[in-house]
Amino acid sequence: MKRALITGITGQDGAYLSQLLLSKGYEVIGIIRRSSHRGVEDHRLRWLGIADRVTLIDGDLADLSSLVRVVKDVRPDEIYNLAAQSFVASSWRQPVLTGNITAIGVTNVLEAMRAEAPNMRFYQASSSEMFGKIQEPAQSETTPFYPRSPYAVAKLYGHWITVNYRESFGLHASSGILFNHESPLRGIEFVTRKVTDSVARIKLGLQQELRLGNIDAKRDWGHARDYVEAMWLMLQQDQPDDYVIATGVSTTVRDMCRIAFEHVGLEMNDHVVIDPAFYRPAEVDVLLGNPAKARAKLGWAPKTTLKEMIVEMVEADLKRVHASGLLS
Ligand code: NAP
Ligand code: F7E
Repeated sequence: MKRALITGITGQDGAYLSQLLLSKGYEVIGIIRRSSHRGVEDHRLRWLGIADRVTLIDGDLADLSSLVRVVKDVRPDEIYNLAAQSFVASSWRQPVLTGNITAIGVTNVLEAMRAEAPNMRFYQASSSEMFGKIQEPAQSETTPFYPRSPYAVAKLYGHWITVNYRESFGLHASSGILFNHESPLRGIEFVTRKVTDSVARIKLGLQQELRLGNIDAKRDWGHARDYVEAMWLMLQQDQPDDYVIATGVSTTVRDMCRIAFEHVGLEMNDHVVIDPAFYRPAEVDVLLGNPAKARAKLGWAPKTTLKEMIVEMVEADLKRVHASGLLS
């Protein structure tokens, strides 16, 4: 039985990746950081019905000693480094923490691996945000980077330190440059989930308006369930490498929002209010990925369209709001 160690197991991707690896017969162990709110951290794993099938061990990306201890104890075959301060907007408000976790945290994991088990395989969660102010209309593995936020700068460090450890020490370390991917398990602060949660509340009469920032921004959105498959495929290759994972379709926030409102028979213009509080100090206006390399070398392709995903998210939020007991 193969053993996988996942940092960020309590996040969106950690939950879907755990589900995938369990279905493939892996033993799954995740790192969980200490919190005073015991019992709620694993809500995504519980939502997928797999909380009792994974093992959680405490550790923190900022604490090298904890990572060394976990890697030594667990001795995984594969390490997936998904942990990060992942919300772009917060990265301007907490730039030092973002650098410590999202950038230096990657070196901590790599150092733990290099010291304890250099033959393990390593996956780094890199991001399309690294392309930022885009240098080519469709971004591939060879497109130059131009980060536009402290988050993107930190991810760029994480990406290059992964490449550097591969080239310096011969580690099987791969970097997935993933474009935006969403699901019913997406954090509520990200725009798709903010929209689908609000659409559910508006439909059920609990809310009237939805306040958004720049709805002209364009993103290449896919489903997290599809994207974790690409992570796993990267670690099954003989040679480590870097891959863009995307759908190749870019859509405005406005159109994504319209899909969500139309699904419940509402008109978005009756409810959406533009609020400059949600504008960013520097915006990434448009992203569009070119996943040709992943298709050719990994045999990977996305399975879910944006519309299918948004409908799934709205339906899940309608159920959640009903279940919350807020309705009279
Ligand atoms: P997410 O839902 O925000 O999950 C982040 C995870 O990191 C959580 O489990 C969180 O734990 C953990 N974490 C944060 N700080 C930590 C620390 N100091 N020590 C240990 N764990 C820590 O993110 P996601 O959407 O699943 O994304 C997974 C990874 O892919 C992230 O690195 C993200 O930056 C990257 N990425 C995401 C996308 C996307 O569109 N989703 C695209 C490209 C790249 P808590 O539960 O305790 O907060
Ligand atoms: O914003 C605009 C916002 O926060 C998308 C992370 O997973 O993907 C994610 O980063 C767009 C931006 O995601 C609101 O200005 C408008 O242009 O959902 P988001 P993100 O910043 O693209 C990348 C690939 C990652 O790696 C990150 O970890 O939507 N937008 N109005 C808004 N965004 C938010 N959050 N809230 C609004 O009200």
